[in-house]
Amino acid sequence: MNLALIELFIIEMPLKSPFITHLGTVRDREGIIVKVTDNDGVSGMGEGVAFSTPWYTEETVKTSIHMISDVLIPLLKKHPVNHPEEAAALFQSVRRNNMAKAAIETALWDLYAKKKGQPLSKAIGGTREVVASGVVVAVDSIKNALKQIEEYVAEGYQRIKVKINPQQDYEFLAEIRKCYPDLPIMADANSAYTLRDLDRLKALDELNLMMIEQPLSPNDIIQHAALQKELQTPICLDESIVNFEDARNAVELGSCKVINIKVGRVGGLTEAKRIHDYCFQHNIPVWCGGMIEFGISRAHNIALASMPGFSIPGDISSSSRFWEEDIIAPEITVENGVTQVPTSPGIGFKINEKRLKETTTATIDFQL
Ligand code: OSB
Ligand code: MG
Repeated sequence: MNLALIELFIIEMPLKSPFITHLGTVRDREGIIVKVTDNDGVSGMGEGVAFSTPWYTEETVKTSIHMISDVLIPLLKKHPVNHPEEAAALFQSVRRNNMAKAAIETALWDLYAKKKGQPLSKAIGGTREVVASGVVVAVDSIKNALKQIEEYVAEGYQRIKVKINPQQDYEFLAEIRKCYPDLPIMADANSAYTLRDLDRLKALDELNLMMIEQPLSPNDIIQHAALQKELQTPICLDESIVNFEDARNAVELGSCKVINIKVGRVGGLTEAKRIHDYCFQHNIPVWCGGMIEFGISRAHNIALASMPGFSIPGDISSSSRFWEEDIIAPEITVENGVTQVPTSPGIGFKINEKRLKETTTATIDFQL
């Protein structure tokens, strides 16, 4: 791909309102914006989605910077690649660190699509012109939950995902269900339960939820299969699925009926596509998960969610869900419950240079 330069922009932005889960509260989001430029001066953009602390996965912003700077870029220097899939294959020689890998790999996909003059969605096999929008409510009071849901429903979101845990589940969801009898609602537990909570989880079957996301621990693949046998509500796995093999094992074992695919969690678009293709063949619906991302990563999510197997609205919300002002232009918007899939080359969004500059706390350049 004749790479000449890779630039990292470490950025930080406050969320409009705190994002609360039983694992902790996110108030400020750090992120890593990656810009790859080739010898012709064409650039591609990616985003590292690790958090400042390892609450969701083991990676952090600092471990990602280390991996990108000291391992992944040196690999690319030593073994120049001709296609983003070659970079994904090259990165297989490094264990895990999927968010660091995805930050670079997704930037290479944007560059690749731009060089071909194709929208990224087309370059990866997307077929949809619009993707269905869903949004997440991550608060610790029913009052705030109902207030947010009212706003989001008015904005047209097609489904609402609610964070739950053993201190905030049946009554909380029942109250929401009472106010919105027909709203597509799902619950995300972020591993807040064990099989000892079987009765609590079974009680949720009454509430007509679309699914319950990641009730048990990431490694509880067998326990999830046992739980799914007891629940009517479909289980969706998030944290448990960090690569293709995890997805195949979960489907073969019956650990879930739905999979949430996150580009960063699985190491890039190449692996995300593999999981999508397998699930599509096996009639397992998938949806695109969110990571409280800035616009670059959201743009990659939109491209991914345009693939045919993404039949359920994902965490694909507008830029304004989390940010006063995003780092892309135009911002991502939701109209009539959908987001348009861009038709211009690559990710289809420009950088809001002013906003990128004012949120950047450090930059690192690498000549290739
Ligand atoms: O578990 O899906 C999750 C955000 C950060 C880390 C983990 C998760 C989430 C979300 C999605 O729930 C929020 C979003 O829309 O970006
Ligand atoms: Mg989740």
